Amino acid sequence: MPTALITGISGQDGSYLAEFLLGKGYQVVGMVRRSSTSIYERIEHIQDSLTIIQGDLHDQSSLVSILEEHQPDEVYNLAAQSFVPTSWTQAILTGEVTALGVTRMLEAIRLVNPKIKFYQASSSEMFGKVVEVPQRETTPFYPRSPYGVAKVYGHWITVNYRESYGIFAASGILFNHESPRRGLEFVTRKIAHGVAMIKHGLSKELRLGNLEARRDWGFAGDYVQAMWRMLQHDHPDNFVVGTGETHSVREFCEIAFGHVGLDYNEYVVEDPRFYRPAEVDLLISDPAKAHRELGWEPSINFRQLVEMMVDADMKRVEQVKKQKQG
Ligand code: NAP
Ligand code: F7E
Repeated sequence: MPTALITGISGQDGSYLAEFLLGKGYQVVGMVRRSSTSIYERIEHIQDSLTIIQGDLHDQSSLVSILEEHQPDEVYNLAAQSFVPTSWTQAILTGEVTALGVTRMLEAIRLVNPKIKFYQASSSEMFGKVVEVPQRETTPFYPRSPYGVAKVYGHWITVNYRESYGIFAASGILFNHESPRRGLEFVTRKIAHGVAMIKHGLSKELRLGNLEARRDWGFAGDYVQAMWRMLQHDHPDNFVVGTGETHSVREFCEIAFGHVGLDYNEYVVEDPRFYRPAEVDLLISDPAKAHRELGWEPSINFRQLVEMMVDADMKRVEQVKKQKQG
């Protein structure tokens, strides 16, 4: 039975990847950072099947100890400060975790067992102010936030440890992927939850930032399968993973509100407070290499994704409303 270590197991992707690897017969070890509370809402349904251990990407010796004790065959490095706006207000922390944290894990692998396969969660935010449309593995990077800059570092240190030490280190350049488990501050979940609050009469409006930004949005459950495929490939490499389609925040609103019979124009307020110091206007992937070499394809299209997220939040908000009433 192979063993996988997932950093960031309490996050959106960590929860889907853990489910997927358990289904493949893996022993799954999940690293969480120490906190005064231990509510892991995204993984509580599988918690009994996981080994949860404490560690932090800030702390090199915790990573070494975890690798020595659990001897994983594969490490999926999903932990990061992943919210782009926070990367301007906490730029140094973002660099420490999202950039240097990758080196700390790679160093731990080099010291403990360089045969461990490593997956790095790289991001389409690295393309930023895009210099090529669509974006593929060879497109030059032009990051537009401290988060994007940190991810560029994480990507290149992964490539460098592959080339310097022969470590099986893969970099997945994943475009935006969403789900009902997405954090509430990200725009897709903010919209889905906002729609449910308005439809249930608990809110009157939804304040958003730039409605014209365009993203290549897919379903997180599909994307974690691409991560695993990268580590089963015959050599370590870089792969772009996305749907090859782009849609605006406005289109997301239109479908999400329309799904429950509402017109977004009556509820959405564009609020400059949510604008970013530097915006990424357009992202669209060319996932041909992942299709060709990994046999990976998305199973959920844009409309299905939006409707899945709205349906899930409609149920959640209804339950909360019922609990409050009775
Ligand atoms: P997420 O939901 O924000 O999860 C991030 C995880 O990192 C959480 O488990 C968090 O723990 C953990 N973490 C944060 N700081 C840490 C630290 N110092 N030490 C250890 N763990 C720490 O992110 P996600 O959407 O699942 O994304 C997973 C990874 O893919 C991230 O690296 C993200 O940057 C990258 N990525 C995401 C997307 C996307 O569209 N979702 C696209 C491309 C790349 P807590 O639960 O304690 O906060
Ligand atoms: O913003 C616009 C905003 O915060 C998407 C992370 O997982 O994907 C994610 O980063 C777009 C931006 O995601 C609001 O300006 C408008 O153009 O949902 P987001 P993101 O910044 O693309 C990448 C691939 C990652 O790697 C990251 O970790 O939506 N937008 N109005 C808004 N965004 C937010 N958050 N809130 C708004 O009110």
